[in-house]
Amino acid sequence: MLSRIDHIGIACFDLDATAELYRRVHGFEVTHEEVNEEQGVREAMLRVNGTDDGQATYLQLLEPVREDSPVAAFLARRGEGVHHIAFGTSDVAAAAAEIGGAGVRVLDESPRAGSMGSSITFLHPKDCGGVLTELVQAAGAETPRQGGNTADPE
Ligand code: MC0
Repeated sequence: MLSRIDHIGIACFDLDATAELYRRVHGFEVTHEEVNEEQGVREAMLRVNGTDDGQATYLQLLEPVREDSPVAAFLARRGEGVHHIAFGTSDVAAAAAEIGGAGVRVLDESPRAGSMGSSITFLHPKDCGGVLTELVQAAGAETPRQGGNTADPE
């Protein structure tokens, strides 16, 4: 059901300076930028591989745009660093229902808007070994990759 790593979210105080660091040190370019008002973040996507076809993996840099946002709280408590890991799925609602049915707290009643037109939901870090976990259904059709960690439905 979770077939790939969609992105790793990294909290930072200064998006432009952090993007420049990832360009200079790692060689990754910003391939997309947007503000997600609902989540209270300005974000930059740095594509690590592939194309924007719903199968690529990204680093996602997150800068809070307001103090009462989850990323602002995280930065105040823990400082900069890895904020969450996001797994790709072809059906975020079904994945959330299955995982929620196993007793893991799903943090959204229904999927919300995520980066690049995706649908997302979060799982509580305390139920995921201390890791805030996001489920992502990329915009458009997404077919699980061969060799992904998915049971073959055949
Ligand atoms: C908090 N905790 C974390 C954490 N945030 N642990 C690991 N990773 C994180 N990112 C831990 C705290 O250290 C604390 O543990 C406990 O969870 C409660 O934290 P809190 O500071 O009291 O905060 P809460 O409980 O009010 O909220 C935490 C929670 C919240 C994860 C439920 O941040 C949330 O709903 N997050 C989901 C939405 C989100 O993060 N949006 C921003 C990214 P201790 O042991 O110290 O008590 S938006 C995004 O990423 C988008 C746009 C996209 O991908 O497309």
